[in-house]
Amino acid sequence: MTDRNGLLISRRSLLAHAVGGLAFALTANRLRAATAPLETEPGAHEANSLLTRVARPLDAETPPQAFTAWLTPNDRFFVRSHFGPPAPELVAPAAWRLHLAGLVERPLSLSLDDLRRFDEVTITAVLQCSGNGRAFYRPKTPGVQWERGAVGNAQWTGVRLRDVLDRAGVRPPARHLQMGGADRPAVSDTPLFLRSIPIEKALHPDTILAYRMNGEPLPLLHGAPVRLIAPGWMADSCVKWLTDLTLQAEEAQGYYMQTAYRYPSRPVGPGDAIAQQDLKPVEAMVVNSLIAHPQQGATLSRGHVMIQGLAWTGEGRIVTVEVSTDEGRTWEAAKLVGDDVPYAWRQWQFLWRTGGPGSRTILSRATDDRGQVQPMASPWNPGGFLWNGVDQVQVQVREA
Ligand SMILES: Nc1nc2c(c(=O)[nH]1)N[C@H]1C(S)=C(S)[C@@H](COP(=O)(O)O)O[C@H]1N2
Ligand SMILES: [Mo]
Repeated sequence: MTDRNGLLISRRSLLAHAVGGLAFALTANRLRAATAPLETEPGAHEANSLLTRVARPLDAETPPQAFTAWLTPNDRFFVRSHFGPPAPELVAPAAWRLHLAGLVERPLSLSLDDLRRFDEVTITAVLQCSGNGRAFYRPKTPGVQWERGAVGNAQWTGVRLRDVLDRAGVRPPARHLQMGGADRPAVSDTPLFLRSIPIEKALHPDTILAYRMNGEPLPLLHGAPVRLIAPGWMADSCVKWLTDLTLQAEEAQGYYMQTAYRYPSRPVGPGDAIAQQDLKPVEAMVVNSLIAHPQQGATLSRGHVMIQGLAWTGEGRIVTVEVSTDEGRTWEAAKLVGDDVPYAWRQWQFLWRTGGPGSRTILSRATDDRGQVQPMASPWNPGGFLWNGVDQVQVQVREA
């Protein structure tokens, strides 16, 4: 599924029309290539499956045609894990326990029934891999070559992490919550997937321990029986198959917190040495959008076409989405439609008069309430994280 058609937009048109003055984002080798498969009948194939990027352990993304829905169905929701799910018996609801220890007054060991006795809350939130869009960075960066589908929007039901932490009693000098899951690497000297979030995010009333996804028990691939959902933050903080919470003064040690999922706090180029103190953990999502219809490679009859898509951001709200059908020379406001729910994505529509036959590029660009605007291409970084360049699809308009 990596049929490449080369660059959709020439370097010249990008240099001429890009906004924001991000000089480092405009070099030709960082432009996004067209990577989605060509299909004249969008949705005709792979309608019910995920697009596999890595087979074992499974890393698979949502096919673009699934993004016409506000909620991403569980069986079409992207899957990512470093080691694959734990053996089902390790996370069977009857056997599972959540241990809470470290800087607390009262260490806890909770069964799933114990957990369900806290107040139940449901939050609709986007979950996105920090590597979503990594395939569009030039030069390429190592890691799963995600295109546009390592993101989804689901209803997460569970209990507030804060309520559980309050029951245990957080003691000073706790500053971070370390999280561990039941999944284990195949080779025992590989580090565990240990992550931490700052105490402020752990105590935020919207951060939840989720046991349902879109109304169903959390599927095994998505972290059964319980995972963390830190709404507005990238998915690498949302630990699956959660078994251990530890309050501590420092960030989690080890590869997955101290080396992986870090992002430079100032612009860097390929090959630059970056000091450890200039690498910050990836936390909130950045403003982003996606064109869900028409699909890349679609053939359309000339006339009116309703362009549809999604836009999302981290802890803020989407305020505008604009569409360009002239390679970024001019932009017009799309209409935001559907529910405006914190942490969820916003649907948008734009009625396009196609004009005469030929090849066309549709671009979408979102802006959030903190003034973040999608760049034409995101600043290169060694992990290939936080891609949020304007989305684009190329279509053919035919006479009738
Ligand atoms: N225990 C555990 N949790 C994990 C991971 C993992 O490897 N192990 N991967 C993280 C990453 S990098 C992502 S993108 C999300 C993916 O969640 P999903 O498979 O439900 O889409 O899970 C996160 N939680
Ligand atoms: Mo991820």
